[in-house]
Amino acid sequence: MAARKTTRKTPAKSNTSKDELLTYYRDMLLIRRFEEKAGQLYGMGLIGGFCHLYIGQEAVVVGLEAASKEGDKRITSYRDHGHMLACGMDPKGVMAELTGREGGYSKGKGGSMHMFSKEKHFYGGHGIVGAQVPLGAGLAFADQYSGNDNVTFTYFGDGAANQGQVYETFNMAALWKLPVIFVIENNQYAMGTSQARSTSTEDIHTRGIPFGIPGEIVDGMDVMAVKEAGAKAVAHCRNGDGPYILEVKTYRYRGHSMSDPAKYRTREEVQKMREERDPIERVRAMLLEGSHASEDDLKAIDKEIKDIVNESAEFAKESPEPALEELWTDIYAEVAPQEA
Ligand SMILES: Cc1ncc(C[n+]2csc(CCOP(=O)(O)OP(=O)(O)O)c2C)c(N)n1
Ligand SMILES: [Mg+2]
Repeated sequence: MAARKTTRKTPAKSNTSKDELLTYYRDMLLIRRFEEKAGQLYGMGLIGGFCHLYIGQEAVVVGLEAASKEGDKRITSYRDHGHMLACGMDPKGVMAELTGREGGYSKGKGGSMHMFSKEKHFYGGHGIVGAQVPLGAGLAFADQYSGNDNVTFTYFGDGAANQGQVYETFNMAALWKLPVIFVIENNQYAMGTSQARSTSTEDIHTRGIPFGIPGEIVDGMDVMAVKEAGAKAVAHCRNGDGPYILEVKTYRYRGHSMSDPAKYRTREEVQKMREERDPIERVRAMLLEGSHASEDDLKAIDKEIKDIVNESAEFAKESPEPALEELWTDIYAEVAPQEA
C-alpha cells in the first residue's frame, strides 16, 4: 500500500456530547491528581527509585482509550501511571506498587516502571527506551494470529523514536500488516535533550513513509482531537490495513523524573503551555461554556477524584511491605506456554 504523507493537524470536533466531555474531564483529572499525589509521596520518602510523572500529557492516553474497545492492548515506557489509570487499573494497586507495598500490582516488587494487568490488557511499563516497541508489534501479531480484530496501542517518546529497533519493528509490522498503532508521544524532550537537538526531522511520523506506514500529527493537548485521530487509526488496523502512526504533540509540565535540574528549558515556556494549552482546562471551559456543567458540578467531580486519590494513598501507606520470602517468587513462569 502506498504511504500517504499526511501532516495535517486533526481538528477537534465541537459536537462532542456532554457525557463524553464529563468522562474526559474525570479521567484526565484522575491522572493529574494521582500524579500530584505520587509527587508528594515521593517528596515524603514513601516512594523511592525512579518515578516519571505524566502531568500535562493526560489527553493523549484518555483520548486514545476512548477510541479503544474491550480486548485491545496497550504497552508503554516508564512514564506509565496515566496509561494504567486510563485503561481502568485500580488506583489503589498502582499507588501501592509505587510505594513498594504488598497490595501493589507487582506485590511491591516492581515499582513505578514495572506493572502489568492481564485483565486490562496492560503490558507494562518498560524502562529500556524503545524496548516496548517490538513487544507491541508482538502483541499485535498474537491478535492477528488468533484471528480477532483487536489492536495494540504501542506508546513511545520522541527520544525513543531515534532507536534502531523502532525501524526494524516498522518493517516487520508493515510487512505482516500487523494491527498496531504506534503512538509517538512527542513531548519535545528526551530527558534534558530537546527534539531540535537530537532529531533530524521536525515531524517524526513521516519516518513511517519508507515502510509504507501512514501517519499523522495530532494535537495532544486536545482530547477530542486525539479521540478522533485514534478512531481513524483503530479503524485502519481493525480493517486489516496494517500499522498506523499517530505523532501526538504534547508536553510534560514536570521534570523528566523526580531529580531533574530543568536547565534545558525556561520556566516561561512551561508556564505558557500550562496557561494556554492545558488539556483539562480546555474541557473544563467547554463544559462551562456549553452549560453542560456548573461550577458546583465540577467542584463535586473534583472532590470525588480527590477522594479516590486520597484513598489510594491511604491504602498504599497501610499495605505492608512484601515479606522477605517474596524475593524468591515470581522469577520464572511456573507453567510453560501451551503449544498451539
Ligand atoms: C536504551 C536506553 N538508553 C537510555 C536510557 C536513559 N533514558 C531514560 S528515559 C530517556 C529519554 C527518553 O525520552 P522520550 O523517548 O522522549 O520519552 P519521555 O521521557 O519524554 O516520555 C533516556 C535517554 C534508557 N533508559 N534506555
Ligand atoms: Mg519525550
